[in-house]
Amino acid sequence: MNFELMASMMCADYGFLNKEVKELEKAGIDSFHIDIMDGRYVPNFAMSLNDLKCIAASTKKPMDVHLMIEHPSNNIHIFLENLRKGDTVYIHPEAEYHPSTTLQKIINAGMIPGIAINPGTSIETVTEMLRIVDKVLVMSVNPGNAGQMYLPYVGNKIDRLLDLRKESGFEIFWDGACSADKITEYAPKGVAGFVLGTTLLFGQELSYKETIKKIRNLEFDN
Ligand code: S6P
Ligand code: MG
Repeated sequence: MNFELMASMMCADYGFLNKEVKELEKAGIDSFHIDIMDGRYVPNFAMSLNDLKCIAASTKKPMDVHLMIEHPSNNIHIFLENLRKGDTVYIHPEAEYHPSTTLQKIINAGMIPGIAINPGTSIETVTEMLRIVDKVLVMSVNPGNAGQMYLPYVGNKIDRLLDLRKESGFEIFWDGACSADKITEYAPKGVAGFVLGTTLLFGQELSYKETIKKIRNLEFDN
């Protein structure tokens, strides 16, 4: 079964970011998920622009940038300048007065536009944007931290988005508390990719290579 695996780099060892990138690459990761926070939109600070630059310089694999910042349009150019064409940038629509303008800036720069939807955000509030974006990152935990519990009410929203995706032309990605069970259940339904953090990839007994191999060898119903 075909699906993308993204490493949530805020869960990696910051003392050895370069080495972590190389090991994840060798293990077969598809892309690097970079959680950028501003301490305002979410009550935490995770990765910064410099971490993003460091990781982007260490690999040719795509960057998957998740902006958890207020009014990203104010400084999105700084991020876009440091990305390559084809990298993905997600914004949170409720963090912006005019999210479609910001998405257009991402498109104009040659990046893939995405929105991240919080557990408490309804599909109805982002319907128009579903026609603009290529990717929807569904948060199955509240944004801000790694290592949280999966919020089960998000499952219904993913099923509804799966129904809408062909009509509006976007792909769905999973972010938060991603376990092997969730991949087994949602990859066959059509979720295109999964962000791997502390639940499955980092701080585990298995090496990155063993974990990713295990995920690729999961058995699916269809
Ligand atoms: C949360 C962030 C996520 C986490 C990821 C960590 O604000 O957007 O990307 O890094 O959820 O994974 P886990 O398995 O620790 O929840
Ligand atoms: Mg994220």
